[in-house]
Amino acid sequence: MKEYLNGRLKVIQGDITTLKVDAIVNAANSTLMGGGGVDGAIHREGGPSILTACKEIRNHRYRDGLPPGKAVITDAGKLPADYVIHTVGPVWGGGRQDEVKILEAAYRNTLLLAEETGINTIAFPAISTGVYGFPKELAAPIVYNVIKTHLSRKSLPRKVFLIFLSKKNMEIFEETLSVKEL
Ligand code: AR6
Repeated sequence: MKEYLNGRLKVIQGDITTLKVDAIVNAANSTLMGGGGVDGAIHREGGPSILTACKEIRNHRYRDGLPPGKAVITDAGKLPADYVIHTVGPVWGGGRQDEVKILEAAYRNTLLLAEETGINTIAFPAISTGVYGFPKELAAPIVYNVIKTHLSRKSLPRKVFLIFLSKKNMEIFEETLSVKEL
């Protein structure tokens, strides 16, 4: 576990569905109807109220689905967290389809929504670096810089956690940042 940005950013290993923070972030897809990976785990452990809330959002605000880079908030059902913020990262297609900008927007808009909601503590999974195939070494400094910029301007969230399911992926993140000497 490493700390950055005067302790406001913490990198940890574990399962995001077990965290007792104000909000956890879901790496969803545009349908908001669930899926595999972290999305599947959140809906499975949180129970049906999260899907009901997602259906409401689809019926009223985002009839064509949640565009990549945007974020919405729901309750967290049976999870220990209070809220789930659902965002959609880019599908990696080689880097020339605005993948970097979309990944930045997903983190930035999630942090802004958390701030507006008054959230103190938030945990992110490694958005897009699973099924969506975004290179992990490329994602690390992008994610770090978006969080750094947000925290330098805003007092909320007070604390941000980046949680990695595997130790290996956590180490890739930490080692990539240390090489960059951020
Ligand atoms: N806690 C923390 N991290 C997790 C967990 C967990 N419980 N489960 C998986 N991860 P992915 P994506 C890590 O594929 O690339 C879904 O089907 C995982 O090891 O969940 O954004 C959606 O519905 C990886 O490092 O998300 C979309 O269709 C990271 O979370 C699509 O996958 C992200 O992997 C989104 O793909």
